[in-house]
Amino acid sequence: MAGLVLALDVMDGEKAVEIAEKVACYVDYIKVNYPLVLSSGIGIVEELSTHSPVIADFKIADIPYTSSLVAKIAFERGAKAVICHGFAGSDMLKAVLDVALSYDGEVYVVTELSSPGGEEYLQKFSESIAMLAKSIGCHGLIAPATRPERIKELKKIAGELKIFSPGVGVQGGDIRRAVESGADYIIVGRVIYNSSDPEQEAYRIRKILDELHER
Ligand code: BMP
Repeated sequence: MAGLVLALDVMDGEKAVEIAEKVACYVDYIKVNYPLVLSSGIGIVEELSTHSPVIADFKIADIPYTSSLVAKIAFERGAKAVICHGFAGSDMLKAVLDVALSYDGEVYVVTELSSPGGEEYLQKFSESIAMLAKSIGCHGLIAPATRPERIKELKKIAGELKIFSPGVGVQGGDIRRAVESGADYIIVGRVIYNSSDPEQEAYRIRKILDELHER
């Protein structure tokens, strides 16, 4: 059954914790990105980890040494996984994976961004990036819900790697199409955290995922 990742891109730590508490029974992971960490500090990773496993979406894309330091900080604070950009290459992915494995953590790799700009450069290499992530032993791929046909292609390469798909809702992607195309998890941000009732919204999405599974 496909899972749900909440992209908690709010810029207020208290609000983040409040939402995390409310939706904990409907989400599989909380994804933390720069807006939240830069506004409330890295301690938020630890705090949110008490509600749901945290994916540290730091889109790591630096030289291997610097990248491994960033990954270490995330795992030290209790993250279960980090997200890297695949375009930084095999040496960086290996360095981050080494750190992740020493914490029993996971590494997910961006193939092509879900935004229109993802087609300009990244798409030309996204299948090679997926092959690289797989050959190195990473655990997941980020593939765009805004282009379900790309999820299908990347799924063919992914094998055991989990596919996480952002871009449903505000960016125009559709939950059902993403899951039917091969997404193992959908990543949802604004639709949930900007809702007047985030708990109800997370429940609604979870129900859609359950129904898709029962079909
Ligand atoms: P929203 O549902 O509000 O559009 O949020 C999507 C989340 O997924 C954001 O945190 C964004 O940074 C992330 N994301 C994305 O939208 N597209 C990608 O290709 C990769 C991402 O990590």
